[in-house]
Amino acid sequence: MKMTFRWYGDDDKVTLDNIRQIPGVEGIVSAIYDIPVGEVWSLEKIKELKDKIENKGLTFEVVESVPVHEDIKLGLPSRVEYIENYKQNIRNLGKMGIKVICYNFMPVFDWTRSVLEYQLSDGSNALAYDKNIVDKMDPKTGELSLPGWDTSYGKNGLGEVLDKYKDISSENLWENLSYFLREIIPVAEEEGVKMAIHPDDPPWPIFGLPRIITNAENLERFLNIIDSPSNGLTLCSGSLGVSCSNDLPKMIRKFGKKIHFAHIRNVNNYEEGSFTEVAHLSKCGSLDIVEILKAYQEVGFEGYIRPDHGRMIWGETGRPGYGLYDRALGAMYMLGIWETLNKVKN
Ligand code: DNO
Repeated sequence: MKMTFRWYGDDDKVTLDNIRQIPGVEGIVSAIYDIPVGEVWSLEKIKELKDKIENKGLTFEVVESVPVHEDIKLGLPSRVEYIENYKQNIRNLGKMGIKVICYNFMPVFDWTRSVLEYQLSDGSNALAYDKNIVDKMDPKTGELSLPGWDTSYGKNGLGEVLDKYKDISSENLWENLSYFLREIIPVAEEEGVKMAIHPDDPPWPIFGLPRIITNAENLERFLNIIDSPSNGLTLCSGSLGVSCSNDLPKMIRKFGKKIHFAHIRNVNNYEEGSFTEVAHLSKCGSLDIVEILKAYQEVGFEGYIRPDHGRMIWGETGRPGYGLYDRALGAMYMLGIWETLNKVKN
């Protein structure tokens, strides 16, 4: 496996100099953040980012994410143009040495939480999701806006986008996803790029919007749409792991080589539907991280992996989930487990 670390570009408080000092981190996961969703990322822009990263001795082979325009998810006629742009992005990224592109197909909202600074018992804070709070929220009021969301539709546009989803069932979403895959996967194949869909976070419908990348059955359905080495998964332990019926080690063994990118984090699940994020260490949460990594080792995982969200510890403040310290601890923990598993195996 290749250990990577997410970096949000020059605006990120965490610097490439910080990241290169975390032992074992080889590569950066990043994206172009200042081009509106649906438009083409130029070769120049990608090259500029790549050079910046490589000048620090790190690799840039994974993009997270190339966002999918809502018109594609909605299956509107205008999707034709947005899909052409998406294909061009795949071509441009492929030419610049990108091997894996992470994306998701969640309507309107990316990862969702009710609290960004939930105080844990050790004084650190982390992202949390209280089902009772989220169920009562009305996203149209604008009371909730999370850093992972694309809000390019503007505050007034949100109602409009949500209205367009009124008639979109989960089956419609599957159809629109299939259409999208049939268009883009052949291009990814030509470029030698692996597309890796990210599961829905949390993996259940929110605000009345369908969510379909949620469990083993649906991941299998997704992979069966097109059987291609370029059609695969980002397996995110924290996203899928908040649903107690999702058995992560089993999924890893099942999907094996179709997993191109692994996101690892731990969560503490309360009653089904509410959770807090916690440190990566198994005993801090509901997921057994050693078992998860053991499953990756068993399937001969050679893809990219990254610590996912971390807590804010040691007084750090910054982008929720994406501070330096706790993610660095997570990376070291995983590398320690991996090294041990390899030694024991040999
Ligand atoms: C959360 C992330 C997600 C992820 C996208 C992938 O921190 O894991 O925002 O990047 O859903 O498209």
